[in-house]
Amino acid sequence: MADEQTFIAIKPDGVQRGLISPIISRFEQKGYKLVGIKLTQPTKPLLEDHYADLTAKPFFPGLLNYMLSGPVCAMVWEGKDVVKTGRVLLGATNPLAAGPGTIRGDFAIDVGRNVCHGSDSVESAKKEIGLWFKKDELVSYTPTIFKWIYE
Ligand code: YYY
Ligand code: MG
Repeated sequence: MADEQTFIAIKPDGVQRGLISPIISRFEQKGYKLVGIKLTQPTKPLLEDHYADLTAKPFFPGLLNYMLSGPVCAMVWEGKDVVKTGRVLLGATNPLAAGPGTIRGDFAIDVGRNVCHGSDSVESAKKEIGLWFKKDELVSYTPTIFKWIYE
């Protein structure tokens, strides 16, 4: 579905390392449409909700501290199969296992500093977009180049 949406976040290390623009470029160059973006300092309750399925994991306290360590660039990207393809653009969770040409493969080494987040299903994308964005923070428009991207 061309109007599928996913939640992509540039984590605090990505923001600190000046990786906002190269990460945005990967999604723009692919042909996806940015419909929401903000720099935000996430709170503990928000992150506990966002990572609710991971609270029992041994790495959870470290993950929480990492995600609380600075502003995050929160985004919503839209386009055909963007949830699955967005994860492909990010690369494997462990950057050492992520292929070259992927964001984590090109820009990161440690799993606990893997620079970006992407929703893992359409269902979690809906949940995450609702957690991080208010409805009026998302825009609706048709890029004029779309006829050159979609057949
Ligand atoms: O969706 P994704 O971010 O690729 O991985 P998840 O399994 O959802 O884990 C979320 C987040 O937790 C991951 O991006 C880094 C961190 N993490 C970790 O620090 N150590 C692990 N062994 C696994 C995950
Ligand atoms: Mg995940």
